Amino acid sequence: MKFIDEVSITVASGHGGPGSISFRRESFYPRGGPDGGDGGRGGNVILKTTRHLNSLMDYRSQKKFFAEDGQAGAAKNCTGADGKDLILLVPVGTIVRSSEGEILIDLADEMEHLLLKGGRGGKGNTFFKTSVNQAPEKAQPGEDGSSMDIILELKLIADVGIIGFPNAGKSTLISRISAAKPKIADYPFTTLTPHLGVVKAAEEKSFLVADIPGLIKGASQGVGLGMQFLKHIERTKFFIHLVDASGMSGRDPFSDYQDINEELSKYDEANQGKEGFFPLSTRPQIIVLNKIDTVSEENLKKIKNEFKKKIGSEPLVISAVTGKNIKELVQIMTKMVFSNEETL
Ligand SMILES: Nc1nc2c(ncn2[C@@H]2O[C@H](COP(=O)(O)OP(=O)(O)OP(=O)(O)O)[C@@H](O)[C@H]2O)c(=O)[nH]1
Ligand SMILES: [Mg+2]
Repeated sequence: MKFIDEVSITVASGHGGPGSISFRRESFYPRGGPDGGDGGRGGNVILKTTRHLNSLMDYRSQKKFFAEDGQAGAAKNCTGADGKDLILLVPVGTIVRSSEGEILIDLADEMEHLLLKGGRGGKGNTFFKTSVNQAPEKAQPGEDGSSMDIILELKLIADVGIIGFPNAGKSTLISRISAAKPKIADYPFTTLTPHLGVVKAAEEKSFLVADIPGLIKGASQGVGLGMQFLKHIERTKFFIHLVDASGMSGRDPFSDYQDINEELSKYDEANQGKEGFFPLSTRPQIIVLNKIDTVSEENLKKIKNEFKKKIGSEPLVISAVTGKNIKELVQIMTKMVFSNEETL
């Protein structure tokens, strides 16, 4: 399935139905008064978020969306039916922009937003009856609806983002700590689209983790899958920076760590000043060395020491396959997710 995170569409609310011009015609009321009902309201355009979607796929082929028009009023003071609202379902985290790029609303939670109101229905001639005009021959047309070009942009909402080189074990980790079942394989770029996992932490607390496709050196120049998916971890509190300690990639763990950070800085440079952008290079990181089941004690010590010497702290060491230290990692994550909230 293709992952779509930006689409341009046109939406329109419904026109109001016209009011009716009608007079009572019944045997015992030879000069019956006006009885033209009002027109119905045009349908609204409403955006509604759902956690069941995590892509804007549904908007890939259809580009124009209309709410229903209100129906005309009728005799016997019958009000026309209101037009059905157009309810557009979008994933939580969808940002709605005008066609000029200005943010109209950020649908960052489960919510509904009234984007365009339908036109009011016209008044029927009953409404225009006065003491001096008992038989008004006029009714209102319905009010027009309105239309708008918008851009829907998805930036997933998660508490934690997992970053790292392809094949570092990001998907293995998320599958260990949540119910997410991403594809895992021994080659780079197994994960081609971001996905979310819910981590059920202690005391019925849970939080969301995002796994995104791997980054490589030069991603900012479009190497590999480039940086197109980084926006999906923009709205996280912190990152798990997963580093492959196995040495099987032929690269060095510490330079992997540096390379990814460099790409984050370049991403920030490229997006600086963009409305709604939150820089990534300053986001707190938990540095985690993975695949320690494949590394000798001695080698692991060496790698840890290098981190200690160069950045002043030792990484946490885990094995996403054997489960070593996974519990501890989840505890640290939980603490960071919820302590942040308490200090807000
Ligand atoms: N020995 C060992 N292998 C691991 C560990 N974690 C992951 N792997 C293996 O590493 C390979 C890559 O794992 P993935 O989870 O697909 O890696 P990824 O980071 O999601 O990779 P991309 O989706 O390509 O970015 C798989 O063969 C995993 O079984 C670990 O702790 N120890
Ligand atoms: Mg993966």
